[in-house]
Amino acid sequence: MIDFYYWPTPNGWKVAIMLEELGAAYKVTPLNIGKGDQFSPDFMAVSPNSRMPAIVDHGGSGQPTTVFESGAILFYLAEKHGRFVPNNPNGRKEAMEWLFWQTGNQGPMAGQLSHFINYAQGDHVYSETRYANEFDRCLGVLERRLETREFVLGDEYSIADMICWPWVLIAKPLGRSLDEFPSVSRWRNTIKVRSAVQKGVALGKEYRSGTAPSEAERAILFGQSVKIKARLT
Ligand SMILES: N[C@@H](CCC(=O)N[C@@H](CS)C(=O)NCC(=O)O)C(=O)O
Repeated sequence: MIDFYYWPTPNGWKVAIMLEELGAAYKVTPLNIGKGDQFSPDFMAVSPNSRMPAIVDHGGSGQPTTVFESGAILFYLAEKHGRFVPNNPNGRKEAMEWLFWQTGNQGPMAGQLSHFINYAQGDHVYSETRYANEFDRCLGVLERRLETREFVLGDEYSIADMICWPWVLIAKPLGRSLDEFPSVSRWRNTIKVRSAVQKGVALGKEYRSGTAPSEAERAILFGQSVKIKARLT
């Protein structure tokens, strides 16, 4: 059994999709990031960066295995099950490249774009433009890759697709269009119809309030600094 620390966001969906694709036995622990669950000592023992997704795998023979960071979780699960990752050295190297690319480029840029579009108060034209351009730049990187391949690694759907897809799913609500990225658009639609993907994206929809974050939630989500630790003592 896998404990899955989760909140329904694009970063959470990556792992929800993988668990559904594998048909793995898992139990969701909702991690309400607006209420500050990410700073509980129990969760930080699993995820020292105070971010979800994270998992604890009780399925091994020894101690439970903790894994944080979506790319590490996807790779851990792919290795364990021998699925959704190539079994040759060059294919594995390419899988790593795209996992690192997503968590170092597309993810942070999309996250900042979302912050300025959805949450920042006041006008932030420079920041919105900067992150919109970076979001589009990342779409361009994917477009060039997908022009000659069905999926990110080639013919086979893999963890490289699962990690890159969720932020592309929500390009439109982030104010970005896929019109200039026909291969990305084709790939987005191919993956969207997979039943495991639909289940992953639907997971925990009911946890979302649908309303804007309260002042208390804003302070927790957007007022973090090194002093956040003080909350724990
Ligand atoms: N690089 C991390 C990013 C994870 C991340 O940013 N998670 C967000 C939710 S989408 C979070 O836990 N936020 C809590 C907070 O900002 O305090 C990954 O890919 O796992």
